[in-house]
Amino acid sequence: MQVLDEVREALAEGRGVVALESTIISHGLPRPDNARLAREFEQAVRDGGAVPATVAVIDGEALVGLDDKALDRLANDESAVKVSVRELAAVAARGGVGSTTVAATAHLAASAGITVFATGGLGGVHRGAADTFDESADLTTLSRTGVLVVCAGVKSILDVGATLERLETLGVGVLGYRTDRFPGFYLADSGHDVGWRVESADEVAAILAARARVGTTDLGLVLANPIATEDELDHDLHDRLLESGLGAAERDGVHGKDVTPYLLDWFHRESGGESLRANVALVRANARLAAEVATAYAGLTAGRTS
Ligand code: PSU
Ligand code: MN
Repeated sequence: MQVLDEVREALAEGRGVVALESTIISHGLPRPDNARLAREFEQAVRDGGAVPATVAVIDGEALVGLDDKALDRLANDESAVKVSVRELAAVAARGGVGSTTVAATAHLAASAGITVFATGGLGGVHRGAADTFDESADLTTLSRTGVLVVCAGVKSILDVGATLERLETLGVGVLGYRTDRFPGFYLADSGHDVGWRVESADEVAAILAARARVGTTDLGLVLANPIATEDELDHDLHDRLLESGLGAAERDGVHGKDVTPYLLDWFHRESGGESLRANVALVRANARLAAEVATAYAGLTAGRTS
């Protein structure tokens, strides 16, 4: 694993660092805009006062923090594979190019000593999982990886209720940022409650710090940050796309790790760019909030050791 110099220095100096996933770059956002958007997400982290560390595998090397060249390669390489934790070793051995999911990013970030991580949406339990067993490894990875994932909840393409139940079973805490409702990615409210509402980045940092006192530093946490009301997808459009997308995926026999990218692409194409606009807005907001949390947490940690 290679940690970019800027990231290594920030960690050594106890400054805030935010990990960013890369599946969203290769499999979530259309080329050629994806490279520019990935840089915008990094800039949102900087605007929040922290150092960004986008995670990916390039030529078989797991990179925590991408320089310009690495980011361009990942964004432009159509052969980049979506890599979850179980695939990291295979891609590393073959010298391939891989974009990391939430699970793989969380794993590599934690290994590098990074606690705060931003993404768009968390993977979860797919509809019909009782028959297909299709549940994202994002969930089980968080049950053993001590990172905070800042996300806009999960997409309604998933079974949101089942996802929340599984997070409970797996010991993963869910915090709602200034909300009592679990967000639904394109929509601010998925229709489900969140148990723990937090009002500030400082409050989240205090929860991260308190993990050490109760021995839960190896468990993941989710900070659910709802999309801003003005950025939400139109509710009727959302419902139409959801129904047609799920139907199309079934007709095309899409399954396994291809389901999520297929549905993302369906939304982007069928909404004429509306869903993409919402997607970019929410990732930017999550990156910004993650930076504020990482900075507050770095301050607390420094305060304790000095
Ligand atoms: N949800 C989104 N956008 C995404 C993903 C999920 O709204 O880009 C990506 C993330 O990288 C997540 C992965 O970790 O899909 C989950 O895929 P799967 O369901 O195959 O585990
Ligand atoms: Mn799956």
